Amino acid sequence: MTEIEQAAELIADAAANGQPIVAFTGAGVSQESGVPTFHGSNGIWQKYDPGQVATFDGFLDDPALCWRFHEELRALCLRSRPNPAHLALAWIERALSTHAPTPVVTQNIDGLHRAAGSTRVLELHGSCHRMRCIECEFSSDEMPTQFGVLPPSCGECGALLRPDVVWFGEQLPSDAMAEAHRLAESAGVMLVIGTSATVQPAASLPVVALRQGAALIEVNPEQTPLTPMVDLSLQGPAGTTLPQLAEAVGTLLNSAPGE
Ligand code: BV8
Ligand code: ZN
Repeated sequence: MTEIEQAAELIADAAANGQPIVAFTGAGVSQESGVPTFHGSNGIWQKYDPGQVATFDGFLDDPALCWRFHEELRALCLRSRPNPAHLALAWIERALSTHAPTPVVTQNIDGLHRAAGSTRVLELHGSCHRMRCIECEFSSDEMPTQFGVLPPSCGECGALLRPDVVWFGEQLPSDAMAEAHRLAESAGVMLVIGTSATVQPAASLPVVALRQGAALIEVNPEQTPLTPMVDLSLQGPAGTTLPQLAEAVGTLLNSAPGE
C-alpha cells in the first residue's frame, strides 16, 4: 500500500467514527498559487525585516513602510487563485460532509482556502483582506484595490488604520485559538500542510493533536521539526499530493459497503 493509500485509510477510518479531520496549514499550501512562503529562498522575510513590518512597534515606528509590505502581499494575494491543494481540501470537505467535520485551521492571511470553497476556516493570524482602527472599534473587509495614501486613517475617529493581521508579539484571536485547540483535542486525523511548524502558539496545535491520539499526516517537500513525530510524511508539493490523497479517499468512500 502506498503512503497516499495509507493516509487515505487513516482519513476514512477517522471519518467512519465521526472524528474531525483537521487540516492545519501554513504558507506552503499557497506557494503554488504564487504567494511566496515566509522562510523559503524567495521568502518574504528575505526582502523585509519582520521586526519592522510584522510587529506593532515597527508599525508605529514607520506605518507607511508596514503598509507598503502588507499592500505588496495583498496585491499578490488578490492576483492569486486557489491551487489544486486548496481545491482538494474543499473537495474532501464536501466528500466527507455526511461523515465528519473537516475544518481548516490556517496560519495564512491570503484568504485562498475560502476562495477554494472550504466553508469552515479558522484564520489564526488574521487576514490581509481586512483592516481595523488602532483606536476605535472600526474594522472592514472592504479594502480598496489600492489606497491613495498610506498609511490610511480611520473615517470614524481619524486614528491610524492597520492590517487586521496578528504581528509577532501580539496575541492570537482568542476565540479562533480556543476553537482550534478544541479541534486539535478531538481530531481523529490532523493533516499538517505546508508549514515549517516554527511559529508559536499555532505550531503547538499538531502536538496537542498528537498527545490525544490523533494520527498526524505531514504534507511538505522538506522535513520539519514535526517530521520525526508524524505517522505519515508525504514528501512532495501540496498541489500534487493533496489531489492524489483526495482521489484515494474518494476511491475508499465509493468502495465502502452500503455507499
Ligand atoms: C505571541 C502574519 C505573545 C504576519 C504571522 C521573541 C519575541 C517576540 C515573540 C517571540 C519571540 N520568540 C518567540 C516568540 C513567539 C513568536 C514566534 O513564534 N516566533 C518564532 C519566529 C520563533 N510568536 C508570536 O509572536 C505570536 N504571538 O507569541 O504573542 C503574547 C502572548 C499573550 C499575550 C500577548 C502576547 C504571533 C505569531 C504570528 C505572527 N504573524 N503572520 C503578517 O503577515 O504581517 S507569522 C507568519 O510566519 C505566518 O503567519 C506563519 O505563521 C509564519 C510562517 O510559518 P509558515 O506558514 O510555516 O511558513 P514558512 O515559510 O515558515 O514555511 C513554509 C513551509 O511550506 C516550509 O516548511 C516549506 O518546506 C513548505 N512548502 C514550500 N512549498 C510547499 C511547501 N509545502 C507544501 N507544498 C509546497 N508547494
Ligand atoms: Zn477609529
